[in-house]
Amino acid sequence: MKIGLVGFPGSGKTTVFNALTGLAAETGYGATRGKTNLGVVKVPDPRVDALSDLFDPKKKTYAEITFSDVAAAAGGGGSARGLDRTVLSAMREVESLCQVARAFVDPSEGGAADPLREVADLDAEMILSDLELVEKRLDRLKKEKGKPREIEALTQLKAHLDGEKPLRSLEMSEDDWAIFSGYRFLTQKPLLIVLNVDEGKVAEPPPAAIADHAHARGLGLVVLSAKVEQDIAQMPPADQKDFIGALGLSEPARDRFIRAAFALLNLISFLTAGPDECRAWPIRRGSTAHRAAGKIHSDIERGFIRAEVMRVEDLLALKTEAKVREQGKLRLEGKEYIVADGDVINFRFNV
Ligand SMILES: Nc1nc2c(ncn2[C@@H]2O[C@H](COP(=O)(O)OP(=O)(O)O)[C@@H](O)[C@H]2O)c(=O)[nH]1
Ligand SMILES: [Mg+2]
Repeated sequence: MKIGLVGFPGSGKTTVFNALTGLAAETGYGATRGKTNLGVVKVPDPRVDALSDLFDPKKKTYAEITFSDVAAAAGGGGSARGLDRTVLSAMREVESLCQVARAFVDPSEGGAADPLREVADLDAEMILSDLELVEKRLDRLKKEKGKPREIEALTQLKAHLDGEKPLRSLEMSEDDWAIFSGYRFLTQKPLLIVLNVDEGKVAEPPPAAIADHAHARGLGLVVLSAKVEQDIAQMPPADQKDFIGALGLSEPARDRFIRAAFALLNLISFLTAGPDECRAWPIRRGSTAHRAAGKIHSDIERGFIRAEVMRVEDLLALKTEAKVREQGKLRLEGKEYIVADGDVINFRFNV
């Protein structure tokens, strides 16, 4: 599960990266040019905490997401608009994208911010890049006079992109999309916008123009101040709460942001709980119990007998699995059961 931080130089990508990971990668123009920062982030999950309070396990494990912060290659020019090839190909590698847009005042960038323009510019660049890919492939296939089905589908993609719309919003059959599974189109990837605002504006709602754009394009939107979040991440935990309260927030934006990113990836978590480990396991929404078993170990998938499923609320309220069972709230499910977020699962399997 990998999310790429993208955006124009000086928008605050590396600062966001530091806030998320608690690392201290170098910020500022050109500081990290050509270098990619990679960091693993734990997804905050109060259910794992509550289960751990109950079981006092040896180990407590959260779901994880990897963030990458890709800087433009050397010689790309300080605050030049436009994405170079390194950045574009790095963007194709990740599953989801998160654009940081500058909404804070930065004197060295001429002061005023225009986040809507940054968002629209990147949107246009990604559409253009996908269009280039489609046209190249289309030309080749037409010359070779092969694969009429692919030509037809590509023509559909081209018309959509020519209309300046992201592929995310194109309705096409699963079978047709399957033709393009190797293409890694940028405008097909889920995209989360981070509006990086001034310190004093973290508790304000986003401007309507940005909210409307995000809604129309099917994007996620989170408002935060990367600088504030970076400061919080570096503070002793005891001081964090007062500081966050003084800003008018109830939790660090970091937690909100990570949860939004997790949801954007269409992930849910099932849980396992016991004296050895309490753990959240990320899995795609709609996955079967059989698939979930394979997440833990291929042996459990292979020897799958059944899944014993409880709701986390029930286990937390009744305290023990025996009580949950007694109250008839422990279900036995087969391979095809669709796992729900917050299911606590115990797999029975043959070795
Ligand atoms: N005032 C303010 N400055 C910020 C904020 N986020 C980033 N910056 C500053 O903007 C500059 C560029 O940030 P950086 O994270 O390096 O941007 P990148 O080029 O997108 O990686 C740095 O000097 C940061 O300290 C913010 O929320 N508020
Ligand atoms: Mg940077």
